[in-house]
Amino acid sequence: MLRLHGYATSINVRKVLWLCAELGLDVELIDRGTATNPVDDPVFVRLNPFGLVPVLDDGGYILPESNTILRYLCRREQRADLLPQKAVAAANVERWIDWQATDFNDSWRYAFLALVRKRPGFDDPELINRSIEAFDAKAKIVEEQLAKTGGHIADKEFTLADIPIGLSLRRWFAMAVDRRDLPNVRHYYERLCERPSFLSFGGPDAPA
Ligand SMILES: N[C@@H](CCC(=O)N[C@@H](CS)C(=O)NCC(=O)O)C(=O)O
Repeated sequence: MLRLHGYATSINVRKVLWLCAELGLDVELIDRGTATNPVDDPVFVRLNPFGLVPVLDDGGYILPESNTILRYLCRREQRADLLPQKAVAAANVERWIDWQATDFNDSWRYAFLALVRKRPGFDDPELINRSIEAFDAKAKIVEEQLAKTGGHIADKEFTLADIPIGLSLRRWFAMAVDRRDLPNVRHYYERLCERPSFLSFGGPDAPA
């Protein structure tokens, strides 16, 4: 069985848990990144020098980096419907996966840590507002892309890219801020919530 080092409220861990559910793969969550089992434990750092979760253990093959794990599992399971093999079709999916990990995540980080996690030190009103504005601008890009595909983020049909983007949007909706209505984003999130696997890891009752 696959083993995943991490904790269930981490967005990057939930990416992998959601994909495993989509693929029908059993996965055991090994507690890491919590007060009991912190990531700076030397035993864990030997496993992953980056000192971050998630880390996948596939029968002794150790793999960190959530988005790399997503691609690995799709290829392992030969799910070209989620991650196509041909260069252009694959790139159309992967560009959204990479954009989420870099630009999209960067935009919401400060406001999310301040307003949802209430992390000490994240209390500068100007930085919170700037982060909300940046998140808003990025969500607008998602809104426009959804108008083009008429379905999901990379294509009309569900692909691997919907996993990171869907979980970021869970964060977007979890933030109790005055935001403009983006109907394509709203309908997209509702459509994702029709998937039982998403509901567990990114629905309104899931961790933000
Ligand atoms: N690029 C990494 C980022 C992983 C990351 O930032 N993980 C966070 C949890 S979401 C973490 O391990 N933080 C340290 C901690 O929780 O103690 C990935 O995508 O896997």
